[in-house]
Amino acid sequence: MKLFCSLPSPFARKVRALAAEKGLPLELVLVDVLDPTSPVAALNPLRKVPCLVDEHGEAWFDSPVICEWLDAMPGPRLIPEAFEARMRVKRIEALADGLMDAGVAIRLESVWAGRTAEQRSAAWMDWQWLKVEGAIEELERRLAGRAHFEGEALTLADLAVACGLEWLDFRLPDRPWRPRAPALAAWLAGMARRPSLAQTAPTAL
Ligand SMILES: N[C@@H](CCC(=O)N[C@@H](CS)C(=O)NCC(=O)O)C(=O)O
Repeated sequence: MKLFCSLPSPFARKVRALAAEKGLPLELVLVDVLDPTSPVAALNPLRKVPCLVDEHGEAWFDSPVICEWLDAMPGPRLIPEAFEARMRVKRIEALADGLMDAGVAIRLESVWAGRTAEQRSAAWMDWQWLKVEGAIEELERRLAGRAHFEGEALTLADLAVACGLEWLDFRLPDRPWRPRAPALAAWLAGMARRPSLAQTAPTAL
């Protein structure tokens, strides 16, 4: 299985961490999604990573779909099978993905080569940051001092949140989130030591 991805992408990291937890090998194909000639364009009309290409050559996106696809393969389940537990995990994943979407919007607003310095909007970035802050406050409240977001064992919810928060540290270090979520910060310090996360820590292109 080939995963088209970039090393900084928090969405791709979520997929890579889930695969690592399950012991599934993934062949990484590193791409620059902002390059109009990227091979991803032929696989995913949205031109986004991650994109998984299976052994039959079929392309799968986006990251929640890829995670479900991989979780159905052998190895420990990271998404519970029981309906309500499953929905609870997916809701936390959606919160983490929304945090990443808003963070990536801030990042692109500040670096995308298609905009001039005058066209970049600080107001737009602040609007996106409100979403990040809202997600962080909700995650702090939902974790409530526990070791895992849902149930007693590691799930995709934990991996998704860890990938989102560490991406904020990596790409938006001038927008600190820890003062608003001390319990989440302490939880992340422990979670980030898991091999699946330590091995996939974000690096530049
Ligand atoms: N909903 C998508 C979001 C993926 C996404 O936004 N990926 C970014 C990289 S972190 C991307 O490919 N951006 C390229 C673009 O927006 O043109 C998922 O969960 O996979």
